[in-house]
Amino acid sequence: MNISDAIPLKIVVVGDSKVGKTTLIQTYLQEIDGKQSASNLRFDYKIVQVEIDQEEYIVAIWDSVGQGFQNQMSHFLVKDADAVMLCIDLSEEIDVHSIEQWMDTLTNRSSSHCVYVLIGTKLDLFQQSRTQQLNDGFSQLSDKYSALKLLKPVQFQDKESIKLAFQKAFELGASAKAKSKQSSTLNFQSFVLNNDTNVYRNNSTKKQKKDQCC
Ligand SMILES: Nc1nc2c(ncn2[C@@H]2O[C@H](COP(=O)(O)OP(=O)(O)O)[C@@H](O)[C@H]2O)c(=O)[nH]1
Ligand SMILES: [Mg+2]
Repeated sequence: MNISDAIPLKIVVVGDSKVGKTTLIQTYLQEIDGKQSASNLRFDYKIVQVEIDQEEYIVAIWDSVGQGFQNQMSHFLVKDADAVMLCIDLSEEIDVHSIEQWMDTLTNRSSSHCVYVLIGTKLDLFQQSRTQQLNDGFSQLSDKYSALKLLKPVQFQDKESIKLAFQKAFELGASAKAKSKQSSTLNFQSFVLNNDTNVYRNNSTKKQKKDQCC
């Protein structure tokens, strides 16, 4: 693929500290490129090449650090994001109010076309007795935020689910971006050309499993 023909896409992963953001991204990157070991991954963002609906995309996946919805880095990062993945820790009680604070903060700071995906992490530590609480919470949030999509929860050992979650976020972001007239302000192409080793190749992001997400 000629990189100069690829469409840039920006995905930002946010959520409370220790919710599993970095693990989520690292697991995805390992899944699409087995040669990359987790210990080498020190990054704020990584670039992947993906194909969505027969179009090539250069996707920048940004990891955020800092405490909670008030952290400045998340605010800065989401400004020109096409999709934001908001992670919540399923090993803990679901705090709908905290998610609302995240959403209110994010929607105030991001571009109008940005989509938000809520993804539960640490599914392996989820207590089934909280299922009703989780469903009620998610239903309340979907009613309130039309731009919020719910993804299937994941846990770090289920790499396929994590890959599908990222694919879904990419597809939603790409679709939202295509619908908007707005173009990304970041020049990913020059980054890619100067940092070839940071480019991950994902050949398997076609739509074959699209229906399994959300
Ligand atoms: N049991 C379990 N632990 C997880 C999972 N995902 C992340 N963790 C652990 O949660 C801790 C925080 O993860 P990290 O990715 O650093 O969180 P971040 O601060 O949001 O980037 C680490 O000890 C991870 O190993 C998961 O799916 N299941
Ligand atoms: Mg982290």
